Amino acid sequence: MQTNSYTPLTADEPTIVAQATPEGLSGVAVIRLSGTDAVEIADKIFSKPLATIEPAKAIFGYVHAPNQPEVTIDQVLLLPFKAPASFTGEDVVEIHCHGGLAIPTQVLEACQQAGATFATGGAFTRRAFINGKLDLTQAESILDAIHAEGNQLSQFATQNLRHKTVAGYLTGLREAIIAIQCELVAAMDYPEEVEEPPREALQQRLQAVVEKANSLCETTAKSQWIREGLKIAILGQPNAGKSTLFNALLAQERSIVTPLAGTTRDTVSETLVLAGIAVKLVDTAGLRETTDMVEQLGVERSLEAAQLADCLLYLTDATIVGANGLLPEDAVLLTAVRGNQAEKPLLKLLTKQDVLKDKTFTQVLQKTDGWQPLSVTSGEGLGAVLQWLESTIKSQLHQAKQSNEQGVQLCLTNRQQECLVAMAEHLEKAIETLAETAFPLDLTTIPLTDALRQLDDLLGIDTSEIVLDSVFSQFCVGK
Ligand SMILES: Nc1nc2c(ncn2[C@@H]2O[C@H](COP(=O)(O)OP(=O)(O)OP(=O)(O)O)[C@@H](O)[C@H]2O)c(=O)[nH]1
Ligand SMILES: [Mg+2]
Repeated sequence: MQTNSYTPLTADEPTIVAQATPEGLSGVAVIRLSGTDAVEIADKIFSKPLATIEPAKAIFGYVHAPNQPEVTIDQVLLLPFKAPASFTGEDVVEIHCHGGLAIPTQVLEACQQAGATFATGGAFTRRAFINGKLDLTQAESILDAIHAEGNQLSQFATQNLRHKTVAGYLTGLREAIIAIQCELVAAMDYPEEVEEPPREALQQRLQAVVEKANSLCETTAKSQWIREGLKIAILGQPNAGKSTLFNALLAQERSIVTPLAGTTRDTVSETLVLAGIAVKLVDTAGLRETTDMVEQLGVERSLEAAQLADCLLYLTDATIVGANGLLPEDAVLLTAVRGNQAEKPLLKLLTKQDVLKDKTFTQVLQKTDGWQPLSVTSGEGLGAVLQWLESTIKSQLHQAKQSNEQGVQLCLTNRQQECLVAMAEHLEKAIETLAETAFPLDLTTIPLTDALRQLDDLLGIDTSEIVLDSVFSQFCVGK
């Protein structure tokens, strides 16, 4: 079904070719041909005639240089698809050859010599969009699914790919605006037959659309971490064991660890996947008053990382906790770290438990209510830290899903959000215009047309080439 107002591509378009799998060592590589001449081109380089092939059925054979059957390049499986039942909506031939660098390059060259044009980034998905196989939000979901580091984002992307959740929801808003536009135009064009719709009712209906768009943007902002990764900052005074914990969670020696206080001077971040979510773990410089300019800048960055983080791990060295409990510095630092975000999840850890004798440690724990013991050296308490992180991530995800409009906001990209914000602004202008009773009703149609233009850009309905270029340029060659 055609989901946009583009005319499907014609036979004049060149047949394109690219490697669909990443370059490098691999057992198998897939070379994809798409376009009217896909089968004809494949026929020139394949050992068996392809005139009577059955779609979606793999054929075993050999690829050779064009019209030189004696120059064998590789043993392959060839998988043909007949338009429109293919990813791009055109005739497609996939050549599954051996991986590595040499063989795929030779197969690509053979395809080019036989008449194919090398594809640019995103060319296949762009053709799928133009031919109505995907709407623009589904094309962007493919990009999300490819780039997703955590399986949660890829699940939302795949959900949109399958059920068109984004387009379905936004088409409802579009229809609401079009209905109002139609009523206005009818009243203007046939003043004798059609009564002017009451302005107040129109304002209310437009306001309802604005509120839906705003709430979608708000919830998208709240769940932005699913796209960007949940940020977890590790904070505390110098020498508390922050970098040691950072390295242990990553299972690699990423940060430098020494017995000297003030070893980490800058923030260091790495990504890992926890509970299906991409997590950006940030190691920070130890927090303390200092006259050293470099260290001061590091401390500023630590506090900034605390502000930007979605949750915090605060560490204190159990071996220097005083007889009366925590050091006063920690209370001050904890307040600085939390800022005005008291609801931000925080885990307080007493580190180096292994250094203290059991009895002393129990005494320390008694005086430090709400702190969890940890020794990275012995491994004690590390499992509990991971458990806390996983349950915190799950509860954040649960909250995001609860404020979810049918899964829609969880999939919105920055581009889609910008279109939605611009649409809401135009609708607000329309509401203001309606409020001015001295203005004729037809003035309202101008901002309504602008609002619809934004939604069309979002959904890829009759979208400008500039918008399409900016979306598809993010894809790699072969996709
Ligand atoms: N015994 C023991 N030593 C630890 C533990 N965790 C860290 N250490 C030691 O404590 C010292 C400081 O550790 P770091 O991880 O560098 O501390 P940090 O908080 O990153 O320090 P700065 O980067 O200076 O702020 C190192 O000598 C670590 O080996 C632990 O669980 N037990
Ligand atoms: Mg450190």
